[in-house]
Amino acid sequence: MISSLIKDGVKKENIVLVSGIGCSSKIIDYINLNSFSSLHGRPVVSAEGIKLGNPDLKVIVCAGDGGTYNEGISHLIHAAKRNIDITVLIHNNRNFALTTSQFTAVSPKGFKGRSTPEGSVEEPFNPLELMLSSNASFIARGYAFKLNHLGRLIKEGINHKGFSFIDILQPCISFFDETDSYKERIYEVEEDNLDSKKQALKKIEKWDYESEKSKIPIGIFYKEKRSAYEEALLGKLNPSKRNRKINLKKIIKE
Ligand SMILES: Cc1ncc(C[n+]2csc(CCOP(=O)(O)OP(=O)(O)O)c2C)c(N)n1
Repeated sequence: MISSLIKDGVKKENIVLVSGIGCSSKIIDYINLNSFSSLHGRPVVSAEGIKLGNPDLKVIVCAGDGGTYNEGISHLIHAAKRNIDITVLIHNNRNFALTTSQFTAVSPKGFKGRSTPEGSVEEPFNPLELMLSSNASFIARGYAFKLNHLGRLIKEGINHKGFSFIDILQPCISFFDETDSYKERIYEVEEDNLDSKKQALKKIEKWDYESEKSKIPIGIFYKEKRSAYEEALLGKLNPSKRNRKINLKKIIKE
């Protein structure tokens, strides 16, 4: 997927991966690209800083559902609202896996993990619905075992001018292995009327992250053209190219 972006003319040095902390976030160690390892729950806001520092960059966040839908949820909402041109990939295994399994905002009610040995009493929320109401301009869901489909979603997300959000269902084989269940239930959604919020909501509501029986649509649910935050804020300015003539030694001495 990255090589296909490079083939299309994107410079490798202009792609940046930003991770949080978790199993998901190890990905930046496996891919030979510029990367930044941020704190748990903080990759979205770190990515926003990188994008504003150099708007020429393609900035891609790789993070877990725990870090992003729990600790970092406010950053996700505000990034979507302001439509900053970054891509957020959520490796959604529906638990805090690196810390050997606690329930997250998208674990089903009754989820048994270290923090809820008797089963969680909370119902999950639907992150796609949350993104729609937060005004995200690109909303999709992919599946880790449908690689060609997922590759297309990620590429479309990166090429989308504005905030792109892709929730990727990725079974956790140690603590929440939904592979067999997902295999039966996942289907590709019709990607029509993509600029209609009403239609998007209808499709998004087909699965609420709670039901273990209903079918699960994957694909692009919503896509809208809207001006991106960094364009509105910076115009043509690229802060990384400013000649700031900073004397670091003098500043440190002061
Ligand atoms: C502020 C903060 N809180 C908690 C932790 C401990 N911690 C490290 S990884 C992790 C779980 C990560 O879960 P998730 O974001 O879902 O990613 P996964 O490991 O499932 O890919 C937690 C709770 C931390 N490092 N920093």
